[in-house]
Amino acid sequence: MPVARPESSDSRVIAHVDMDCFYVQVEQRKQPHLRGQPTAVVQYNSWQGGGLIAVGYEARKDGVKRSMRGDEAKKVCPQIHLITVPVARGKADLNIYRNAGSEVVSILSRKGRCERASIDEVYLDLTDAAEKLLKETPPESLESIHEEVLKSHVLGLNSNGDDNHKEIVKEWLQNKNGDPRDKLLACGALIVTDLRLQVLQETQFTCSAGIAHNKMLAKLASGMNKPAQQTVVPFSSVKDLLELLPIKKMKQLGGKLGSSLQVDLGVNTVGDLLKYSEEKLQDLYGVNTGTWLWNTARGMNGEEVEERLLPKSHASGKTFRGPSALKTLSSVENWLKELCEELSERLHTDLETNKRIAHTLTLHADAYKTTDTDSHKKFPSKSCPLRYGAGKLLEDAINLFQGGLREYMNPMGNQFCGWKITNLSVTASKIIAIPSGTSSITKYFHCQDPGEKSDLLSTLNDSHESELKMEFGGEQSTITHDESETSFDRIDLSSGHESCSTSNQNELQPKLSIKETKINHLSNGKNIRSNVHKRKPTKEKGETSSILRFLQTNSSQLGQTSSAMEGGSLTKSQNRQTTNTWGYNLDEIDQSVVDELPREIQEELYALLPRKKANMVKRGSSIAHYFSPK
Ligand code: TTP
Repeated sequence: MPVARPESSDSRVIAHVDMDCFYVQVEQRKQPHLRGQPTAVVQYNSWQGGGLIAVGYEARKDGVKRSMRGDEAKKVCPQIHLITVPVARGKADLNIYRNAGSEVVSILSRKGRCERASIDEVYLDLTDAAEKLLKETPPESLESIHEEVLKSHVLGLNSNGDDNHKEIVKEWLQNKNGDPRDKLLACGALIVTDLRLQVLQETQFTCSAGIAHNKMLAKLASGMNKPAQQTVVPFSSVKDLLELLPIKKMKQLGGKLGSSLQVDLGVNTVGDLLKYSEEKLQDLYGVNTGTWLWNTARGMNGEEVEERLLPKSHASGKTFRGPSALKTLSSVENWLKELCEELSERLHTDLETNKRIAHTLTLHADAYKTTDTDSHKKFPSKSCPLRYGAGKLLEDAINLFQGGLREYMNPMGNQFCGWKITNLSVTASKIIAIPSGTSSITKYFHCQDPGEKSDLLSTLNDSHESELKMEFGGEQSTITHDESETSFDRIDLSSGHESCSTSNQNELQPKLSIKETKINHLSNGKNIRSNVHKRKPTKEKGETSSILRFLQTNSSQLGQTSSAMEGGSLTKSQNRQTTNTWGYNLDEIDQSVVDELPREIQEELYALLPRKKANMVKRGSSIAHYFSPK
């Protein structure tokens, strides 16, 4: 569900950097003779030449598309080089691409806050760097400007294809009397060019970028001029940009919500949304989504760039097409073994290299029934607390699969036959950095709360993996599979979450009936809108949002909140406003109420909820040994 956030400032400088035909570039670096040649990367185990997952720009010129199979691509472009993705454990091994992505991230993160959004794309918050540049060496003071900057596309300048393009861009960059917000973007353009050149020099990869005042616009712009180019979105061009933009092209509107807007409201472009009031959109889609749509129509998006250089989850999966579909429990178990071993290796590398621990294991599967017509029923995704070690992962994954299968086949159905699995994956998520300097979890918590044990701590200590400080980024990673066989870690930027119980891994669920939030005062659309021109104070370094602090700082609202929450079954416990304690009964938290909370708070709650369920899982498999006191 999209979450509306106040636009913290319309003079932020945000860049979205997206690598060009990434896997192809990685392969071309390995085999330099392929540079300049039409090239595509295909998935192994080819049927009709394998499925294309990345297509180089030379091949695209000849009409090759990602939707094609290798054989078809060869017909369209006989000279094409088809490179097969590396294979390990009978499935695609994406490590070289992941590592190449990390190389790029380490360069791009030099100039500002950097959020790794997928295997080949990042967001950067360059506001501070741009402000500094503007103060110290504004563009108008520069004697010469790098050719690459002058090749930028600046929306609204109408200079594309013009012989004087570079002159026009130079004028815009150096316009002394320009809108101050544009001047910051001009500085952003200089910085991003510099970063892109560093990436090229140090990795040999080209990338494209969008530079705008928020993430949504930057992302939209980065794909507008590819490859190896950058596009700037000045404030004044936003209305025109969105007016004719097909609604489905907008991030988070590609799925059901976008379809509902088209079908139910006849909204075909983002501009069409402008005629709906915020209240109307809230009536139709709920408070949050309604406000988000209202903001989106105006190019407003307060989402922050999160400091995150590492992936948000690890997934290992495989697709089984046609005759290779799995139809016995033993074949599923064999594949789960491969997937869990791969996942386990990646988890250990992450633990050793980055000191991070994953908390949730999720099993996703796609299936169909061979006998029955109930074919639309989805195989339910299942999650549980994650235990380290390939054997334990496998044991849990098998249990999750069996639980999902029981539900899928109906409890009374035959679970041993009559089904086929076409896709299987295991995902480790809720990855949290071990607080630095923590040698003992218990010690850590004692340091946190030397006094009485809070409800929260009791709850945590009851669980076998209770002892970590919850701090992690917000998005859920999901796996996108090509129609053929591979696994692909892809960040789904919708702000979903995984739960400990059944969760169909669906995208947006438009709320067509009005669903009044139970805590309107926390996420009121009008408050969000009225904040538009205010710059959010920068967070102090090291400061983290905390559910505890949130509840404390909102203690004055507690009466109001708790009464508002009663309907949602949140109960106020004893008055502990003077200590760091949990004010609500964790067992009674209502999901719909959580959905309406600010994201930082949701994140902490989601980190806590699985731990609650951890009680149901066998003990004795604690990850605590990773924290053994020195
Ligand atoms: P994309 O960024 O979607 O595409 P791209 O980098 O190949 O090309 P473009 O220049 O148009 O951005 O995906 C990044 C990589 O992810 C891509 O090179 C291959 C891989 N990938 C898959 O494995 N499966 C998929 O379904 C998609 C879309 C991408």
